[in-house]
Amino acid sequence: MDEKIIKLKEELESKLASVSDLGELDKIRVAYLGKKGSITALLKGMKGLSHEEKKAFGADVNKLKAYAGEKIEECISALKQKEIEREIKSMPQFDITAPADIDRGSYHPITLVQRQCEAIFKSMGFNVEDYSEIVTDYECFESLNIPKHHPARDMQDTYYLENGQLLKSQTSAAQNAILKKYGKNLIENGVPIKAIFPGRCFRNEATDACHENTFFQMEGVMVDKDISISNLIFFMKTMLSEVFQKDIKVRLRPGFFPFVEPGFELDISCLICGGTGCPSCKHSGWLELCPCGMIHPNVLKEGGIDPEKYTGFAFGLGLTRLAMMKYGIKDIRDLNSGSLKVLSQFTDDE
Ligand code: FA5
Repeated sequence: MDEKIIKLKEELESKLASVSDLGELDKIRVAYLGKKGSITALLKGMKGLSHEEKKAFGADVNKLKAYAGEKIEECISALKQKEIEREIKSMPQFDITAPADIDRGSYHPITLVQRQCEAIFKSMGFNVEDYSEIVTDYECFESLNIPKHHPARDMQDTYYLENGQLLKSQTSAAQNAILKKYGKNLIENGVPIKAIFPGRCFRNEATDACHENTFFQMEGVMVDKDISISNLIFFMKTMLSEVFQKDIKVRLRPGFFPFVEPGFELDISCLICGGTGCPSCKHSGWLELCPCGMIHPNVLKEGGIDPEKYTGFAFGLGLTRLAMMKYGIKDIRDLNSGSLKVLSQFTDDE
């Protein structure tokens, strides 16, 4: 190999060995491989050589050119890598395996009981449905056998929008839609309607230890041939014993709701005071928890179901009150307080 080529190669290698930044490296690249660079100059200087010499010399210069290009690329990668490492070192160091130094969130007690109830009813073959918080007068009242100006409307004042819609005062507002949604499968295929639909309800009423203007209910319906009050009582008993995991005192008394006949109030003995009376149970020892009853024939008819052939039950569980009883929360207002001190005490105990 020509002396000049060997010398240029050694010179380039020593420069690349000591280069420390990308700017300097680019200058070296231009100095060797640029239009006026030393390797390009070698090729240009071949004019005076014989054909044979040109062939051998030219091949060696091209080898050097390829070698120089390769070495410069390697150097670029190495310098870029060093740059990244330098940047990483200059950044604050974190130990990603160290325990987080933050307060962990917790589920709201109502979410906990809601999930538990959903799991219980799902295991008994019920579908879980979600429904809008803004509904029409038809959904909330008329489809439920409560025509306009019916005195039963006085029991549930709510908040009205300018367009005539309202914030639902009861999860029963979804009953008509659920009957229509599942009714076809019942009539055509004999599949019973079994659905629960938890949701937030609103009422324009004064608050106290057991009343809020915003609270949660969970509605349930079952419709099939020959559904009776015994079925209703079985599902209510199963749900309560699963939720509380202990014997609790329950009473069933007649209750009036225009959308059920007969209708019942299902109360539980207050678990805050043990039934002796306290503000949480309005000093009665009992807490109204889950009104229920056999769906009124007019409501079935309005949902497209023949009341001569089918019967069903419905219930409206007070989820917020259930959370109070399950977790021993004396004042319902704590649940909407947003106070982490109160709410973070509850954990999923499943
Ligand atoms: C109803 O809302 C009926 N829709 C329930 C129903 C469904 C009856 C299906 C028959 C068949 P009531 O207004 O009683 O009923 O409310 C039901 C439950 O919601 C009450 O027992 C109570 O646990 C809870 N609840 C009602 N109002 C409030 C309130 N202001 N604050 C907290 N919980 C309430």
